[in-house]
Amino acid sequence: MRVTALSSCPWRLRDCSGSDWIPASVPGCVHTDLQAAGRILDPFWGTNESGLQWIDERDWEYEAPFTATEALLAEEHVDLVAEGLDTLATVRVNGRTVASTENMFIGFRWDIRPLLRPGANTLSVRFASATRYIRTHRTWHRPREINDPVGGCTAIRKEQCQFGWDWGPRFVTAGIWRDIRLEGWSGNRIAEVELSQDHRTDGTVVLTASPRLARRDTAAACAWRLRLGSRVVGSGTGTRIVVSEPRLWWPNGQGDQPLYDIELQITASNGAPIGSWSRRIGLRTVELQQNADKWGTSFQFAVNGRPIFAKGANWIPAHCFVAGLPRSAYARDLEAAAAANMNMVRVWGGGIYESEDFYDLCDELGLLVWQDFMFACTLYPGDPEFIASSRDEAEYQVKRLRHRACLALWCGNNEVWGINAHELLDPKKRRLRDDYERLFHRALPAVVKAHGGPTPYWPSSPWRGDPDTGHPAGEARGDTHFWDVWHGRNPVKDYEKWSFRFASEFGMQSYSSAQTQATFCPPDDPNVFGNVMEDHQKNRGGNQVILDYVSRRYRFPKNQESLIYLSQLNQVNCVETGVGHYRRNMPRCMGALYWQLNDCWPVASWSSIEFTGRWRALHHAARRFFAPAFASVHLPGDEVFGTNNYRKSTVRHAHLYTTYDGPSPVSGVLRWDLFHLDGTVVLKGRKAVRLRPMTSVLQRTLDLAAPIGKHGRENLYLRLALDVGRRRASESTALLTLPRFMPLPKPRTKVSVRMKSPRLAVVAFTSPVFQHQLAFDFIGQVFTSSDNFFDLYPGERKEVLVEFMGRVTSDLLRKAVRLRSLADTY
Ligand code: BMA
Repeated sequence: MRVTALSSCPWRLRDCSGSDWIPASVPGCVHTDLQAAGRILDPFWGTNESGLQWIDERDWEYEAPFTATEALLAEEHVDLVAEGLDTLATVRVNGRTVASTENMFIGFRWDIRPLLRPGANTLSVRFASATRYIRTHRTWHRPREINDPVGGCTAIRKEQCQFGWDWGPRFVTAGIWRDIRLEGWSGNRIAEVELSQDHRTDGTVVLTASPRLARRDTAAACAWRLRLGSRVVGSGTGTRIVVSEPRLWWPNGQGDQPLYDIELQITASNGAPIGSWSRRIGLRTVELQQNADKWGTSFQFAVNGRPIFAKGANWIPAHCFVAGLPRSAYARDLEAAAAANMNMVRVWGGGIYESEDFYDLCDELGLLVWQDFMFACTLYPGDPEFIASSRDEAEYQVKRLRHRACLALWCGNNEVWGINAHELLDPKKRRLRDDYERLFHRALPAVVKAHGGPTPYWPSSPWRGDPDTGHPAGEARGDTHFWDVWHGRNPVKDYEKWSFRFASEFGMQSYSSAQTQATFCPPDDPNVFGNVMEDHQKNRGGNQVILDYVSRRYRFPKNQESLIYLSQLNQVNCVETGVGHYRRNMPRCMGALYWQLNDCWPVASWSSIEFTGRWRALHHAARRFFAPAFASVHLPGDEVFGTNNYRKSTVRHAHLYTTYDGPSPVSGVLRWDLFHLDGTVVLKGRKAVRLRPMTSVLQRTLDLAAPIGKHGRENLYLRLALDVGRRRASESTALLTLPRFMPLPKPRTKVSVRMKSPRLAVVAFTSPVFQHQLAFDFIGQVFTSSDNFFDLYPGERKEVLVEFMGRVTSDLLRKAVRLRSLADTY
C-alpha cells in the first residue's frame, strides 16, 4: 500500500459566492480558517456568535494541488480515502466529479486512478450550505424542535449540536474534518478484519481474526504477532491465536489496563504480500447484565464477569470546532475523569463519534465507553434514504470502534423516546412510531449484531425495555435521566425520593470561574445577568435558575465572584446528593453518570471541567464521591417552609454508610464527630469496618435529637471519616440545616508551603475554626492539586499536593495564594 497524506497539502478555501482564496487547514473547518485569516473575530468572544450566522448560508470550497508520482500511477488502484467530510460535499479531481456526500459520520473511498495525470493534479471539495439544504430537503419532516433555534437539524446527518444546544452556541460549519489521503495498491488489499475474543473457563483467551480482502482470495495466508508493550507474547500463522496467560483489561479502579498489539501480515495465494493490519486491544469481556431480581430487572455492566458500579459523566464534543483537535486536548479532560475515580464516560448522542485519540485514552485510562449513535432529543425522519445513510454510518462506526477495550455499549439515541413518547404513543401518529422503530429498533441493532461482536445494544437513553418513561419504572429496570432537579426546579432532596437502577443523566449548572470568564467576557460587561454572560448561557433562564437554587441554600453573596463560587458549591451539593444516594443504593442502583463532564466553549453549564480546563468545585468533589471507599451520611427529612414561610426541619437521624467498590476486601475504621461551631466536639464515635467489594452498608444510625435540642442544629455539623490503613480514604460533612442559617465563624487560615521540587509543593492549611468548602487559588499560576473546595476542621491540618505548570517558589506562592470559604461570601 502506497499512502500519500493529503492533509499536508497547501489547502486553500473560498466562499463560493465569489471571494478570494484564503489559506486553509485540513483537518479543519470554515470557521477556524476564516478566523485564522482574520476574516472573522473570535467566535467565542463577547456576543460575536450572532454576527457569524451568515457563514452557514454560503457554499464553501476547499482546494489543494497534489502530485501523482510515477510510482503511484504504477499502482492498479489509487483510492481517495476521506474519513470525514462535513457534510454536503462534492468531490472533484482535476475538475471531474468523483462523488457527492451527505453524511459527516461516514468515511469514503473512491478509486480515482482514471482521473489522475502524472505530476500536478487538483483536488477540490465543495461544501453546500447545510441550512439551505434543510430548507429544501425532507420539508415534510418538521418535528417539534428541542434544541435547534432555527429548526430542521434532524433532516441532515451532521453533528447536531452545531445547530445550537442548551450549553452550546450555533456554529453550523463545514470542512474536511477527518483525515484525507491517497492509497495506491495493486493485486489486493485488506478491506477490514474482525477480531473476536473467546474467554475460556480454563483462563485462556482465544482470538480469532476474520480478514476480508478487497478481492476474494480464499487461499490467502495470514501470519500474526502479539505483543504486550515491547514483549512479544506470541506469533504464528493462521487466524486463531491462543493467549495462554492473558493479562486482563479492567476499568479504572478495578485493575490495570494492559493493552496488547496484534499485528497480521496477509499474503496472497500467489505469494504476493497483500498488507498488514494492526490494532491495540484489551483482553476482557464486557456485558450489560439485565437479570430479574427483587427490584425488577438489573441494569449493570460486568467486566470479566465482575459487576461494576458505573461512576462517571456524560461527554460532549470537546470544542465547537472539533476538527484536528490534538490528543492533548482529550488527555486533559479524560485524565481528569480518571483522576476523579471515574470508570465510565457516555459519548452523548448529539455530538460526534469521537476521534481515535479519545478512544486510545479511554483504553489506556480504563474508562468504559457508553457510546450513543449520533441522534438526540428531536424526532428523526424515516425515509429509505435517511435509514440507508444512517445504516452506512452505523456500519462504518461500529467497524471502526468494535476492537476498543473501552467499548461497553452501543446506544441508539439520546432521549428521542423519552422526550417524544407522548407523540410516539399516540395511535393517530403511528407513522412517527414506525419511523422511530425502523431506525432504533431495527436498522441500528441489526448493524451492531452483524458487525459489533458481543457489544450490547440499547435502543435509547433513557429506556426501560418498554415504552414506560415514568420514574417508578426506572426504579425497576433500565436507565433513567433525572431532571426533576434543575429542569423541574424540584428541591435537591428529591434525588433521594427515587431508587433508580441506573442514573445516566442528572446535574446542576454553575457559572464559570472568573478566570474562564475573562477569556470571553469584555471587562466592561462582566455582569452574570449582562449581555455577554446571557449569550454564554444557552439554557433558557439558566442564569436565573442558578440564582434560584443558590438562594435556596446560601446567603446573598457580597459580590459576583462570591456568587460564582456559590453557584459551584450549589452544583456540588446537588450532584453529590444524587451520587451519594445512588451509591448507597448499590446494588439496586449500579450506575451514576452526571451531566456533563466537559464544555465545548466557555459557558455557564452543567460541566465539572470548564472550557479552559479549570476544574469546577464539582470535579474536586467527584474525586471524593467516586472514591472506591466512600463514607456518606444520609439525613432523612428536610427543611420545610410552611405557611407564612415558617420553617421546620424534620432532620433528626443521621445514617452513616460505607460504600465500597474496590476489587478486593479491605479493613478500615469509620469515625464520626458531631462538632459545635465553637470548635468543641459534642459527640463522637468510631467503628472498625470490613469493606467488601460491591457493598453499601448502613454502619450506624445516630439519633441527634438531644444535641440538636441542646445546641441548635444551626450550630452543629457532622464529620464522617473513613480510614483504610493509614490513609484517610473518604471524608464528608453533613450540615443539619441550610448553610444560610448557620452562624459560620469568620475564617482565619494559616497556609504553609513546602517545596518538593520547582513545580511541586505541599501546601498545608490549618484553621482554628470550621471552614466549609475552602477554595484556594494561586493568582497567575496554572496548577493541578490533589484536592480543593474541601472542608477544613478546627485545629486539623489539611495537606494538599499542588503541581504547577511553571517553576515557582514558596515565597511566590505565599504571595499569590488566595482563599475563599463559605463564610467569606457575605
Ligand atoms: C439532557 C441531555 C442534553 C441536555 C441536558 C441538559 O437532555 O441529553 O441534551 O443538554 O439534558 O439539559
